[in-house]
Amino acid sequence: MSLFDTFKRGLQKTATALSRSVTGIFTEVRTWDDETFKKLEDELISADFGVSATKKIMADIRDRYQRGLLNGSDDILAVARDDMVAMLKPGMRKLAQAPDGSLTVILMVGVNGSGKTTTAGKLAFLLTKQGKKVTLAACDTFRAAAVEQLRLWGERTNSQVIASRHGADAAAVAYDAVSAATARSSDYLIIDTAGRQHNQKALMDELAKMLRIIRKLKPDAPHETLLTIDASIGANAIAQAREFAALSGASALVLTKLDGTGKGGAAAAIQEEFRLPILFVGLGEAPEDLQEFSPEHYAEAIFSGGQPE
Ligand SMILES: Nc1nc2c(ncn2[C@@H]2O[C@H](COP(=O)(O)OP(=O)(O)OP(=O)(O)O)[C@@H](O)[C@H]2O)c(=O)[nH]1
Ligand SMILES: [Mg+2]
Repeated sequence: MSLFDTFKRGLQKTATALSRSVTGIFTEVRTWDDETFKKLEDELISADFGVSATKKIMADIRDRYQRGLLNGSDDILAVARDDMVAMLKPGMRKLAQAPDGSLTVILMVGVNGSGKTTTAGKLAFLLTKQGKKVTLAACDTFRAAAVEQLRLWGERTNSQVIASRHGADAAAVAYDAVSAATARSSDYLIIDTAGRQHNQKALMDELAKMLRIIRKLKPDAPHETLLTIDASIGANAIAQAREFAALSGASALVLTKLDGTGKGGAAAAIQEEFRLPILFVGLGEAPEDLQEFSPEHYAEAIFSGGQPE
């Protein structure tokens, strides 16, 4: 399956919903008035484009319509697609690397259930497929099943997993992991962390301690602090993630579960909200469903017309 096909399949629900409504609106009426535009605007909002992205796209569509440049729903989808790419592209960059080609340390952070552990595993899959050597660190010592979950990804990707017992000091595991990954000349160390603790303060203290200890061995680490955001969640959970981003010093985003609902339009809104680049997207549950984010593939997949039923 090509990279674009992965995006297309993952975003099928969103594409189908959008295409159906845009085609529906456009075939219902001959001339577009404020009410028609409002309907289209509502459709974009309900696909989670967010107010700001929706306004930009709508302004562009109105303008082109008035200039007589739009001849059908395909034209509207094309305008929206190009606007989406233009919004997302300036924020793009690649995964950071340790400057001297030494071990690159990636710290996974995010609210509970947002996809940290799964993304750590899938990222190990992506990187090992590129011939990189990966070590995984199981620093979620709070949740009993977390270590086992990461071990499975270790087996799947032939990556070493550094872990300790349930309830162990997460910072101590991180320290051991940096030592082990350096000793075996890994290219990447991916550190999974807890999304849950006794309370939020305990969680943030644990993260801060982990950073202090890691930097004793590697002063410039972590090179990337990836915040996972469940794209299928509502505004409340976004607020929670925003707080998390500030406290953890997140450097970039991973949008997970874009495949889950018909609300896959959230990328622009989330990028604008956090002012951080989206490096990867989760388009499904299989290992190969984590992909480097491509604004072009993303926008093309959302506005491609979806699947006829
Ligand atoms: N469909 C879909 N499911 C995903 C994706 N990413 C993660 N999931 C699922 O979301 C659930 C939670 O993922 P985890 O990786 O365990 O989340 P976490 O942030 O580590 O959770 P805690 O450790 O409890 O804080 C799992 O069932 C994953 O399979 C994705 O991109 N698409
Ligand atoms: Mg986890």
